[in-house]
Amino acid sequence: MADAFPKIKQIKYEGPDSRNPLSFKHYNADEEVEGKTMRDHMRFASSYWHTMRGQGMEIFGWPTMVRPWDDGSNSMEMAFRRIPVFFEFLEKTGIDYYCFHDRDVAPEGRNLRETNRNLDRIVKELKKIQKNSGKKLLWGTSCMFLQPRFMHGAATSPNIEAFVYAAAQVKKAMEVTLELGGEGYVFWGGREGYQTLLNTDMKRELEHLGVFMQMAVDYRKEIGFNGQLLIEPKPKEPTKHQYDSDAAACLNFLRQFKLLDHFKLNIETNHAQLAGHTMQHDLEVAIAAKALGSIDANMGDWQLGWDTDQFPTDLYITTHTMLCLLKMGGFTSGGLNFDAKVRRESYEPVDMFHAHIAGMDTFARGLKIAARIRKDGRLADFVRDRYSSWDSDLGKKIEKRKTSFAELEVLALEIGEIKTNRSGRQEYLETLFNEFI
Ligand code: XLS
Ligand code: NI
Ligand code: NI
Repeated sequence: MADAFPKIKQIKYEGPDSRNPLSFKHYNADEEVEGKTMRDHMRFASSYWHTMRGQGMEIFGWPTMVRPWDDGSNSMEMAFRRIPVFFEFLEKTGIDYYCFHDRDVAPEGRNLRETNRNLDRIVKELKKIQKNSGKKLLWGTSCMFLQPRFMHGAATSPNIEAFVYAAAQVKKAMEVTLELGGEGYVFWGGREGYQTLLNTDMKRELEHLGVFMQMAVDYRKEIGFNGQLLIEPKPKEPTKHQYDSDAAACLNFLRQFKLLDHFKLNIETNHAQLAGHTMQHDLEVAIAAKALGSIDANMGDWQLGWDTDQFPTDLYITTHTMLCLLKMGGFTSGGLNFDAKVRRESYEPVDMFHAHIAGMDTFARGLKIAARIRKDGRLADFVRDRYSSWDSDLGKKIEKRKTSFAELEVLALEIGEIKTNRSGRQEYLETLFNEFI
């Protein structure tokens, strides 16, 4: 184990009255909520790209986060040196899982062969340290958006050579994910979209994406990878429009290409917001299709139109998220991955701890609040009651598709003007919700 954070001890649960900023006030890993420990509800993960590779660089500014262990280079030596630092961090925060892109953990070589060799060497090291620490890989993915070769897309590039390269890259990334016992494999198509339709054959690009995903399904089977394949929706950034724009668009794509049985969705809070939805909306869409696989837990800034990837500190969002998860019966293979980064002004290593603690505590509160809302039952009762007219014989008949317009016309004439509408009580329900926050 490295000693990158010598002044920081194991973060412990100290309860809501503690004034120690480096403690959990609400996240108590072994405490049970609805018969399951918090640890098992949450399945928290830290993302290698933000936590280890994020340096606070943006268009207007150079890196602010000059880490004492990192010389900022993309060398193999640095790749090795970061690993124990990251695992020390996971150990001290009590986070059980992590996620990575192939290129976060190992640099590209002079050609694909060398790149794969680099990755293999690093994966060997990761496997060892996973074994010693008990930490696990939630999901792996491949980065097909940074390198200029993917400027026009990967699986949807007009250039067939980019498609070929992407296939080889995903093949390798799936292999190493299997090697590390990853519980899932994510596709986020950052460049699978367009900047202008003037130069784009959208139909053809989508068909190529369909073929690509089918090959991933086939390869998963071929190598005996039992992890869940996932698509992560996002509407825009870096491209103007991304094909996997939201949960509904992803589900439609999967249905169109007969892939629905093989994929689930990895829903990210900030992405749902960029799509003009709430997190709750995209979660409900995914759950209704039995396709919620995992969550990228973060939040955006409502005033900003891009992916700010902030740590989740909004209690309303985490409560809605946990309500959805509890309703679904919890994760099977997925988890809450902090696809989140500290602000570039929060440049000290200790801020990595503050940020993860904030996210974990906010989710722990969300879980407890959600459980209390469920136990109270008034909210669920209201919704159930709102649909009670459908619990009639007529309701059953319609839901079972055993009626027709003609039959309903007869009924409508009998009913006359409708006098049975009831209030939606939105303001009352919002106050009811607030009672628990
Ligand atoms: C970017 C995405 C990315 C995926 C993994 O916006 O959230 O980080 O989670 O490729
Ligand atoms: Ni993400
Ligand atoms: Ni994102």
